[in-house]
Amino acid sequence: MNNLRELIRVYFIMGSPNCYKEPKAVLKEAIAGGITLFQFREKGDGALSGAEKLTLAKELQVICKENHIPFIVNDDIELAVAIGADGVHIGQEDGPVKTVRERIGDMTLGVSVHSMEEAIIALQNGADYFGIGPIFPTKTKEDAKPSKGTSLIETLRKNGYTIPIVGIGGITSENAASVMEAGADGVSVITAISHAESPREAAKAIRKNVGE
Ligand code: 3NM
Repeated sequence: MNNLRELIRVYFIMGSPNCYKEPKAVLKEAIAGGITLFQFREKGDGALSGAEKLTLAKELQVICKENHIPFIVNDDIELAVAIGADGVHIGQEDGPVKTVRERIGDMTLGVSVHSMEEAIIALQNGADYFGIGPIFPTKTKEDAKPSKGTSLIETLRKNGYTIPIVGIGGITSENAASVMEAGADGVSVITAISHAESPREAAKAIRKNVGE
């Protein structure tokens, strides 16, 4: 993906368990509000699987395509390859970065990292960007680690790492600017947009506060 650094600026993540309203409607509103990239993450209580998950993925992908918004799939590499997604995002528990890179070819690959060691390994094995979190406390990911603020982002930048970085975990329009100031290129957000009364206004406020 060209200009990945700009594309991850307002990085919206969502699956059906994160939505009070219909996921397609939430995504359309978020796009209208100015998100720059979308990740399909169908996880948690009531998450769809099999054919239903595939159908929703394709529907959301069509909306992204119509609006020129990159479509990234969380964890499910086979789904990403099957539907021709723009990229995949994996955590540390999703197998070696190298194996995933080999499977997906030149699709964009995001990796969640929590330490300098994980960051170096991910970079050496083909990560295109890092997800770093949780920056602030979050209730959205049950197995999230304790929040650590922006220290790892700052350490990576101080040590000269220029890879695109997106912060995640408890990010809202109020605290988004502090994540950018620490050296991130963008903010990943679930509930601040998906649970908002107006996902459009929520996305717009975040976009404004990360610098348009
Ligand atoms: N990953 P919200 S935190 C999906 O730390 C995810 O890697 C995290 O949701 C990590 O924006 C998180 O609602 C949940 O806090 C983010």
